Amino acid sequence: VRQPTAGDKFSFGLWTVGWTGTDPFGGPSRPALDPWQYADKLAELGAWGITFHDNDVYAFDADAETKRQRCARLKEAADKAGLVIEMVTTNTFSHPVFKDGGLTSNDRGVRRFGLRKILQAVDLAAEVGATTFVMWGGREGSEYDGSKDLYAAFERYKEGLDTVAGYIKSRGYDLRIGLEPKPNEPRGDIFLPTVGHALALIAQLEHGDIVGLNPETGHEQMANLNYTHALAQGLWSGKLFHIDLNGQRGLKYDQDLVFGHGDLVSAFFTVDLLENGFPGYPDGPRYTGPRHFDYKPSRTEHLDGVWESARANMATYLMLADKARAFRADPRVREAMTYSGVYDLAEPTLNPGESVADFLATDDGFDPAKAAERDFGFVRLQQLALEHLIG
Ligand code: 3MF
Ligand code: MG
Ligand code: MG
Ligand code: MG
Repeated sequence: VRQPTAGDKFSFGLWTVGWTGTDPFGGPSRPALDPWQYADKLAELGAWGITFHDNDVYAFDADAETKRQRCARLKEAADKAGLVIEMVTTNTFSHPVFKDGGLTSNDRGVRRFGLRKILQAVDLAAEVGATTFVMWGGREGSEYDGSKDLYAAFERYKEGLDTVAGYIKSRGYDLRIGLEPKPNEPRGDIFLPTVGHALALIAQLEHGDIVGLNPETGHEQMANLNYTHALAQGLWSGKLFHIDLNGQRGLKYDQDLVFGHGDLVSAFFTVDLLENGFPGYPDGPRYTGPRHFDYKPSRTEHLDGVWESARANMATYLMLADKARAFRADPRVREAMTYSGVYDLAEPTLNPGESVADFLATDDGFDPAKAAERDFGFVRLQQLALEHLIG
């Protein structure tokens, strides 16, 4: 596999390689480095960018001067290493004050504190030149349905998002918000569990024009949903602002495996969509944003394994991109897609200018019994994909 370059736009959260292995059942299995040390190492491995939560850089209770110094030191290291800080986000989930959420806590004092913390992270994002501000509402949710006035929860979520988006506009920042859906963990049920739920909430916002999505592979798969379909709907809606790539094996806790180490066939089609777009729309919407990894180096690995796993994300993506390009260029695949009618779906069902009255009055001479005998050839097409993937 070739070495990744800036043109590949690979980026990593500092909390990914920075995860020390602490889980609900045990403490750290490896040491913590300073944020700028992760940045240097990621640059060396070929990453183009980094992302972080406010508290990946400075402690929750840091004073203003410490915050300033640590952010400046990270920015300096990133600049020196040629790394872009493409996204910044807020940690409104670790400190126990957020145990019932940041924007939707039943406690109004907590909500005011949480909203302020988010707005301060927006300022930080603009200062370091980030263009995406992710909002993952990890603690926005519940364990018990009776514990929340759910109508009020959606009202407060909307109020919070509109306040943040309105603030971004009022300051003239070149920033867009990416909502990150997740069905559960750490809450029993998290609000905005899927991409579809997030899109529906965005449609209700006053400042929804700068609010889009940051879908994560494993999060959709934890809800037994299709990640590639989620990305596709995001693209179709003009709302795919950012992505979190990783791996998940079925319905269990959020595994955050290396990209491709979960459902490999799904990862192939994810990359195929990201790199090649929609088959019937050569000039249609394309994802041009960062290829951002939100994974966790498994707890069994020490520091060598951390770098190995970071490399693996990029190498896997590049291998899949090569294979996806070869798949689309293969004349047998084009022929199979034609046979399957893949390109035909782009043709509108009604004729140009055809009124519903004309349509109803028209006899196409269509024979349902005959049409039902059609063989779509989807299995052959899928096997050709497999041939490219593992052949
Ligand atoms: C949790 C996540 C988060 C978000 C992050 C914002 C800690 O499952 O995926 O990672 O991605 O908070 O980007
Ligand atoms: Mg996650
Ligand atoms: Mg995850
Ligand atoms: Mg994520």
